[in-house]
Amino acid sequence: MAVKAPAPPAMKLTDAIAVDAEPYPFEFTPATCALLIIDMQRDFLEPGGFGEMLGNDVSKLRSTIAPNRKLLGVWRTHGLQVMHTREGHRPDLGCLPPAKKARGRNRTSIGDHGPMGRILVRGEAGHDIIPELYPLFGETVIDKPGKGAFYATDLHAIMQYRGIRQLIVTGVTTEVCVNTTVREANDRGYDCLVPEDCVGSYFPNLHAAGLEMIKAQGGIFGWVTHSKSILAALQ
Ligand code: C5J
Repeated sequence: MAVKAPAPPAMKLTDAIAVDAEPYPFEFTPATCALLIIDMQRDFLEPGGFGEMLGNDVSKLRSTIAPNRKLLGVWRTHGLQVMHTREGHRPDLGCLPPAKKARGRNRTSIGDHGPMGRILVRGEAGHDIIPELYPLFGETVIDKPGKGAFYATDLHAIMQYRGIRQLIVTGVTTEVCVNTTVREANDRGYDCLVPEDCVGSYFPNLHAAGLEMIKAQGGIFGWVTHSKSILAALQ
């Protein structure tokens, strides 16, 4: 009679685990590491929003959805902390710097009406997170007026109160909001790991450069990996 192998011991969330990464393995403690998903909003990933208004082909970002969904699903299964961000502005546009409104000299700009409501305005359809990655009740959603998730938000305070010391940062776009957030986090003393397949850009060369800048010089801003390495470490 075949003897069933004993089940492996369940992962202890307070034990550090290592993920294969560049420039060297990323060690993290699941209980104090949050998954931070940046700006996976309809305004960036669907036609008719802010991304398209800037002249971008929004379909270029959609390859990030499946790996984010997989990682998010596993992260949730382990009961780990999840946070989402949304870039956007108050309906009265009080938090929109005039320079940001004017940038690009486009015919339509932030706050104007588009097919998904007012562009990059909180509460509008385009500002919402795509259905595939929709936050669950209890997951933190940070509304940010800028590119970095720490600027003019309570993200740092929330991380302090919850004892979060490390971040897995995913989302869009690699060289803009992901990079800015990783740099802000780094300056505040947090370690960031970026899975390259879970971040995306309208521009492949800037995506590559964005990742390169994070991991260069011994990980000057953080670490880069592939989501399959994180999933393997979470087995
Ligand atoms: C941009 C972002 N690209 N979420 N925002 O304007 O990266």
